[in-house]
Formats: sequence, structure tokens, C-alpha cells
Amino acid sequence: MTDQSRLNLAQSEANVKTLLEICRRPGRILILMQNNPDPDALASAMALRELIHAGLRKRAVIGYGGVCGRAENRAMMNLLRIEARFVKPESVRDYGTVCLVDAQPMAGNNAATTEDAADVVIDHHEVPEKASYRPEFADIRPEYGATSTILYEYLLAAEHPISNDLATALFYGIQSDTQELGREASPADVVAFQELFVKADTKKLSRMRRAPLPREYFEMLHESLANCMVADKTVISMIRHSEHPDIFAEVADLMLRLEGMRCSICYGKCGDTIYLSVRSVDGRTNAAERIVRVVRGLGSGGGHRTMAGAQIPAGGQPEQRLDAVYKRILEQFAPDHPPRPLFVEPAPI
Ligand SMILES: [Mn+2]
Repeated sequence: MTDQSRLNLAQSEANVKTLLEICRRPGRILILMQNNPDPDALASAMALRELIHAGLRKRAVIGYGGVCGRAENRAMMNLLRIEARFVKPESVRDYGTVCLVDAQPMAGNNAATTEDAADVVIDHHEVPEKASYRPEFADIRPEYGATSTILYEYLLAAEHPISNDLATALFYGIQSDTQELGREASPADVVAFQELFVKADTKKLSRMRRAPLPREYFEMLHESLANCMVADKTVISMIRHSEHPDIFAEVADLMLRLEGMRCSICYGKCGDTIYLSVRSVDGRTNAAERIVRVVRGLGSGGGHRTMAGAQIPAGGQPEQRLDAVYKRILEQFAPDHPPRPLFVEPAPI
């Protein structure tokens, strides 16, 4: 038995009412996710779309900036039939109502780039440092491990029937954002995770998590390992150029498992942007605070104490930018510790 008192159902019920009132207005509805949406964003968007349809008989469009490139996420969209389309920042306000999920306006990681770009915001990240947005409705719970948990509460509060596909999506969203409840998970996440698992399609889950990976994926992995540096208990990986920005978070996650490490950072260029992703074994590193200092004056960043990210425009001289980023990473994450390569090149025969 799970303990539903750990969920904030009364608050969620009031929130569902408010956000449906906002969406009731005439005009099309956009549910916007971050650029390169992850499973938590996709699941949250899917749930919100169902809630809006059930409550108002209106079909919302799900949109994202960037690309949805990661094989696992594409498999999720295919298997659970989540239709989403690319949206440019300048097209966001073509929609009458904009609901941003798993991100916040002006956070730098989504197409809501202006103060008034979103009417509804549902998220579990800290409020970005530079943000001055004022949506009509915001439900931001930094203590939660996943936005999917907030949407799960909404569905329960609205007494909306949860299909196997929707349960699968939300379960996967919580599972991947919290690394099986091992990271940044609140009591509400635990309850949602347990209740959703019973309804989730485990075959589809397995197919999503083990989706076939293109050759380029391993090529990038190879590069990140070849460039890997260790400074004290921090491991730093770099991928000079990637087609898929989600690889940086994935490599940061992977390298955090290197024995003896407390913190892992992966960075590199994708398109015109330099991405940074940080993971740490516990909150003492305060990944979000440090990454904000790394990109200060260059770009934007944020997140949680154990996982954070940032973006910087690559500018006209991306190589110099990458070098500058590396120096700042060392300053913030491993001052006074000379970095050394993780692998030494074999000597020529
Ligand atoms: Mn999330």
C-alpha cells in the first residue's frame, strides 16, 4: 500500500481548475517542452494534453525547440504515440495559450525566451537566476524529482483515467529524472513511482530504455572518453561537436560512476551552442550554483544540487570558447588540482 497523504492532491485539484480556466480561452493551445525534450517533459506534456482534452474538449499541440534526437526518447514518442512538433521562439506566441512543462521561461533551455512567453508553467527546477517572467499560473516544486509526479497528482485530482501508455510515460519520466528514485526524489515521487509501475507496460518500457543506438552515438562516446580529464574527485569529459545535445548529460551520468569521483561534467558544442552538464554524487558539490558561476557573463544555467546544466552561445570562435569553458570548469570544480588525462595515449611502436 502506498501512502497518498504524501501527495498534494488538494493543491493539485485547485491547480487543475485554474489552469483549465486559462486554457478555456479561445485560441489554440501549445504545450511547450524544453529544447531536446527528455522523458519527464514528454510524459508531462502527454498528461497535460489529456487533461485539457478531457476538461475542455480542446486538442493542444505539443511542441519543443531544438531536436528530439536521443534514441530512447524517439522510441518513447513512437511507442506511446506522443506527437510533438518543432516550434521556433518567434512562433510561440502564435498560440492563444502557452503551457510550459518541465522548464521555465527565460531559463535558456526552451523556446519561451521572453517574459510573457508562457501563460502556464509547471516545473520542478529552481527558478532561473535571470528570470523575471510572470505567468498567469505557475506550479513550481523544486523539491520534486520530476514534473511527471506533479502531473500524476493532477490526473488523480481530476479523477482522470490513466491508460497503460500514460502510466508508462509518467513512470519512465520519474524513473529517468530521479535515476530510479536515487536522485532528488521526494516522498511524492516515491508514491507516484510505485502506483504508476503497476499500470505501466513493462515491455514498452524495456523497448524504450534499450532502443537501438546509432553508430554516431558510440563515436561520440569514444571521443568523450579519449578527451576525459580527472582533477581531484572531478571528471571532465568533452565532445567537440555533437549532433545531439542530450549526449552531454548522458556522458556526465556515465562518468559519475567512475570510482572515486564526486562530480562529473561533460561539455561540448552542438549547433551554435556550447552545452554543459553536471552531475554529482550528493548535494555538497551544489552543481547548480557552480555551473551558474562557470557560465556567468557567457550564458545561462541552473538545475539542482546534484544535477545541473548550462548553455552558452558558441560565438564566432567556438574553439576559444571551449577552452575558456574548460578553464572556468577547473576553477569552479577543482581549484588547485592539476588535471590529468584519464587514459594515456599508447606510445608509438
Ligand atoms: Mn524534469
